Amino acid sequence: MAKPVFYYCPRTRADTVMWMNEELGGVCDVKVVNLKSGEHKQPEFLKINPMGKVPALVHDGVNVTESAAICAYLADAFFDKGFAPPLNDPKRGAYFRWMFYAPSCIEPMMLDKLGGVKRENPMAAGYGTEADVLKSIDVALSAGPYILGDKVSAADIVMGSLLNFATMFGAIEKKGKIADYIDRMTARPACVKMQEISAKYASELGL
Ligand SMILES: N[C@@H](CCC(=O)N[C@@H](CS)C(=O)NCC(=O)O)C(=O)O
Repeated sequence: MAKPVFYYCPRTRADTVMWMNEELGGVCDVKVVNLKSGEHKQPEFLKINPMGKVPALVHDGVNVTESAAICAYLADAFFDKGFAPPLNDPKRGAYFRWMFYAPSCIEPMMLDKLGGVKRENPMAAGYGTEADVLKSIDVALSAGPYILGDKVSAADIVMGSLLNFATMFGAIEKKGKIADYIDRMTARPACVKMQEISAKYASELGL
């Protein structure tokens, strides 16, 4: 199997995928996309991601975008590394549920909160209310120590990375179960390595 090519810029959501890549032992070829110089809006990159955003992945001629989708894709492509439950495992439900919950509910709630956006109608807002999101995160983390119980999975990389950002930016308070989970996840060697890589590229690019 050819190596996936991972289009990366430090200090962005691409760090989530870099973390996933490190968990898998560095399975991707990394191509740095310089957001500062606008490389991500050049025709060549727009063919890969018409959004002109990182992260993106190209593997066997297939383009994959969206951080959570890339993490899920890599976990399946390198299934032997144990970051996705097998097809017939009932844990697959919780795995996808929380993998998608992070970008479709936690992130919009976080961005609305940080941007001071008030949703008048929680029935129409996909995430409901901030309180609904916090209750759901509590449910997601209740199996512990990881989302699927004893075994870490790609859903934890997505959730751990987003919760870390959300608490760093003050959208979610870092306390209780959430604080324990973030500390457990960010202490993983792959996360520490990702932070080093991100810092190194950020300094090279002057970001
Ligand atoms: N939903 C996307 C969001 C990706 C995204 O917004 N990336 C930002 C960096 S964090 C980006 O590339 N921004 C550059 C731009 O929009 O010009 C994902 O999760 O991958």
